[in-house]
Amino acid sequence: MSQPIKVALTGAAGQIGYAMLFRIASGGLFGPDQPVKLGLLEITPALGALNGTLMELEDCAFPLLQGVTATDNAEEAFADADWVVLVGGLPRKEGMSRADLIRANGPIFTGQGKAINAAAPKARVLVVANPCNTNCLIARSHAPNVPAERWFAMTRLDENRAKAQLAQKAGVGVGDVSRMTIWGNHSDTQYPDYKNALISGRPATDVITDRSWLSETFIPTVAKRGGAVIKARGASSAASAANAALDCVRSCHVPTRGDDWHSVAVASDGNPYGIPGGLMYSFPVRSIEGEVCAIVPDLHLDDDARSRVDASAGELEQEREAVKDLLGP
Ligand code: NAX
Repeated sequence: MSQPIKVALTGAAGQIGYAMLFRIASGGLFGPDQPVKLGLLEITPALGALNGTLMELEDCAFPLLQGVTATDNAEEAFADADWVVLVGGLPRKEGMSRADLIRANGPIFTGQGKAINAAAPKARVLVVANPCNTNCLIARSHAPNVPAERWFAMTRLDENRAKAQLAQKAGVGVGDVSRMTIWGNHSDTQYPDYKNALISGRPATDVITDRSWLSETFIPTVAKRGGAVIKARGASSAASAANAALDCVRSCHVPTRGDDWHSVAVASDGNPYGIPGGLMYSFPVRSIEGEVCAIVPDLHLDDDARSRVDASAGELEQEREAVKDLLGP
């Protein structure tokens, strides 16, 4: 058997953490032949609940699970991790604006960025906790030992939601939808790009000819799906978010098959679409050998698409401005 892959996870006692852990430990992330280790981080008051989760992990007797560390010390949890998934944070409360959330969560990511820099400089890092693009930017800025191309923020849930909506409308299986790009921020300004997507290998716009559904129903349905789930369930997306985090790590870890791509926010420096540098911006990405995730170049963006892509970049620039005192050197 190969060497274990270590995944460190923050917010491990939260609802997304709970939905992720058992799948990682059972081989649902890296496959049935790959042993894993877990490093779990929680805040001190949640260690009791985390201990209950540890008991359950033990009771699953997963043969692939070769060790678990559970702690409130970030460096201990992250030590020598191959992947660090930052899920832990404060949830948005009633009456809290997006700006309030950014200010409330930002400081967590200065500390965790420093801890990754010290304890896991070879790790690849996925940020799920919201606002994930800007939290990732903050953490990255405090980790000079970890190259920019090893940082990711999650828009995979938006990609999966977009694929499901297109598949449903076209009356096909979700596996028939490919090349689905989410551009920009994991927020209402994201642009789910149906114009470059394929359904059964054909342009999605040839298969779904109802243009007003595409631009007036599809885009807001995807962008506001998180709110719709909260309204229906009384709690934010958890299993689907956990599933998307696993999909994202796997897609970054394993070379992309065929001519497909996936969406994830990566450092925008030197990107081929003229998005301002220094942001964590979601692009179409292909994973290639050697742990490289390359932005897919040359996609056509018409005027409408271009203005949406730029608007989301503008929002990310504003978020960066709002946290500039939290950014590292
Ligand atoms: P929960 O409130 O269930 O869990 C969060 C956990 O994080 C708690 O157990 C808490 O104790 C822990 N925590 C808080 N501060 C911490 C710190 N400094 N270090 C370590 N752990 C800490 O939230 P959950 O539903 O699991 O959501 C987690 C995050 O995912 C939230 O920020 C949420 O907004 C974000 N989401 C991101 C999505 C995305 O697509 N990028 C979608 C789903 C989700 O909304």
